[in-house]
Order: sequence, then C-alpha cells, then structure tokens
Amino acid sequence: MDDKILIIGSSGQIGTELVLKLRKIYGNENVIASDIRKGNYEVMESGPFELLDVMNKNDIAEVVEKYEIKQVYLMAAMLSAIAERNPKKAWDLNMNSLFNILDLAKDKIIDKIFWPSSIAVFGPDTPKMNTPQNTVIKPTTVYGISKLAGENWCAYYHKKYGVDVRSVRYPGVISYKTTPGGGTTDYAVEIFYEAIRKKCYKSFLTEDTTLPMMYMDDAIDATIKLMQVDKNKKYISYNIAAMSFSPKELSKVIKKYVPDFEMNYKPDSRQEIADSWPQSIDDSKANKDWNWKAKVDIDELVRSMLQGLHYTL
Ligand code: AKB
Repeated sequence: MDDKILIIGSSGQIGTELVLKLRKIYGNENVIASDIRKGNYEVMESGPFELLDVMNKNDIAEVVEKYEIKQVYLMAAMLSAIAERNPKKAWDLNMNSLFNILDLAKDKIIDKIFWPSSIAVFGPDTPKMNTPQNTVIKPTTVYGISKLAGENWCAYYHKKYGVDVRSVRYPGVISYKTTPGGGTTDYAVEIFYEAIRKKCYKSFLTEDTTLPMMYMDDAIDATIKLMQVDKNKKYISYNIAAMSFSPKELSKVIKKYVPDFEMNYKPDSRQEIADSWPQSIDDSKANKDWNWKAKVDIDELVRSMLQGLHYTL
C-alpha cells in the first residue's frame, strides 16, 4: 500500500498544485489536503480535506492518526513581504509549524517530511550571480531568518534523531491556479492578471530588478522528485533554478502576446527585500545528486500563464 500523505497549506499557491499532482500519482484517497481555510474547487472535490491549524499540535496529531499519515508536506508559511510587517507572528508561524511536524517524525509517528526553504536564506553579502549551494548565508529579512533557522533545525533533527526531512530553496514560483500572497516575487504573477484585464501593470520593483524564478510545473516536479529519491544520507536544502528575469524583461515577453501592454514602475518597501536576494542560482548540486533539471523557460512560462488565464494567444 502507498504511504498516506498529508499536505499542510493545501489552499496556498504551491500546496494547491502539489495536492492535485500527488493525487494523480498516488490516488485521490491517499493524499489528504489540509489548511486553515477551504481551497480551490478541484482540491476540495477530488479527495479528503481537513480544516487544520498548523499551530495546533494536537489537531495535527489527530489528523495524522485518523488517516495513518506517513508523509507530510508542510507548505504553510508567512512569506517575505508580509513577514516584514509581522515579524514575531511570522517567526512563530514559520518555526512552530516546523517543530510540530519534525517532532512527529522524531517520535516515529511519520516517516518523511518535505519542508520548503527559499532563496530568501541568502542575503546582501552572498554572491549575486550563480549563487552556490554553499556560500555566505546571512539573510536580512524576517522570512529569510526563519528559513535559515528552519534549515538548521532540519539538519539537527536529521543528524540527532535520524529524521528524514527534505528541502529545496524555491525561487519565485509562477502559476495561475491559486495566487500567491505576501511574497516579493508576486509581481511576476500579478502582472499576468493585469495584462489581460487592464493592459497595464504598475510594478512594485524597479525595471531592472533581476530575480530567480520558476514555473509551477517545475517547482512541483522538483518537490516530488526529491521526495522520491531513495535515501536521504545527509540533510541538504537544495538550490534549484530555472530562469532569471527582471520586470522589464518579463514585460517584453508578455508584449509579444499582448501587444498593447504597458508597464509602469513604482518601487515600494519590497524593493529592499529583492535587492538583498541573488539574481541567479547555481543548482548543479541538485542536478548531480538527484538529476534535477528545470524544463520551462520564460517564453513557455508566459504562454502557459496567458493560456491558463484564458487569454487567446
Ligand atoms: C517570496 O517572495 O517571499 C517567496 C520566496 C522567494 O520564497 N516567493
């Protein structure tokens, strides 16, 4: 029998698509969606769903027992921009949720965990181009600090208690099924909605702010692929990469398909966060260790986003 899988944060941007893909692979009944709020129609209709607060250890334990869960994907988190406005709340949520799940594995109730890290672990002192797997890691954002602490705790639980926990450092993830909330890379999703609706978009980052990005299909592929790798000898939070672009470069590609699209720029507080992050990422370690390689480039990303949002190319 396949392991029963629990996705926490199944109504969020990545959680939604992860549930749908995992249900396709492992069967609807084997993948339990859970979130503090109900989600996307497809998620709610295609299999089990539990209303669950990731801060409530007892409720999580009940759901884990009820379905005999063996694997948990912990996708609930407070992202970079919103975390700057709520530092203490972000720290509490991002850390306690992780401890709640790590402890279940420490107590041998579950066998395997996926916990996402982010390019936000890097800071202004990190090399900006082709950022290596191992380098200076001194984040200056609340979110980045929580992700770095999370990586260190995962490494600790792995070494000390043999917990099988796996992580990737997601770049900005672009998708159309569920919108992201509270991130710095969110402009690269919002832009598509506005390009179709209004034919113009005001970017909250400057035109030349280059950041690492990835289409959702690749992000899901990396996540599942890493979880399917046989053994987890050492905890590594893997760099993964697909493409890098600035708002101006993205707008140019969108203009190819939406010719009257106009872009304006009015940077806000998110600029400082973006300026502290790398521009491109070296993911050769993931490529070497588990054969990871992104498939979607910027042109295919733009076409898929526009089509996904029912724009006729
Ligand atoms: C954010 O912008 O906060 C996230 C991330 C890069 O982790 N998308």
